Amino acid sequence: MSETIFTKIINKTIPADILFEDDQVLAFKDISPQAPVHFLVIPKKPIATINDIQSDDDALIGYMYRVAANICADLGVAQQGFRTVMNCNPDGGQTVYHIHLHVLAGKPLGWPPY
Ligand code: DGP
Repeated sequence: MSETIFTKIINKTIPADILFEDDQVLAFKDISPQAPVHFLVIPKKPIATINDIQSDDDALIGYMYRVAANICADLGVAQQGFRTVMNCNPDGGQTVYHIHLHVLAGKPLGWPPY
């Protein structure tokens, strides 16, 4: 997999507003927020798309959701609610080919999302 901008954020060669980091994941604010709260949770392991997730990654993917919920709790938006989205490939709106969980909150979010 070729390197993406998110590898540079993981390696700290470009800056990001980091909310959480450990050996498995990084969470940082989206550069183009679509809601009052909009951050991304990414695995440090580079996985290009949802289609590339292997069975070995199942725990990691679950952990990404738990990190998302923990950050929402810390930010005080967990009870009111939030949305998680992981886009896949062009029709899914994916632009960065390193999987990332969008987490949006801070206002009532419309549905459907188009
Ligand atoms: P997607 O379209 O699902 O692939 O979302 C990619 C998101 O990544 C998009 O909401 C903007 C965000 N993004 C792209 N480049 C950067 C960056 O350099 N820094 C940060 N913080 N976010 C970025």
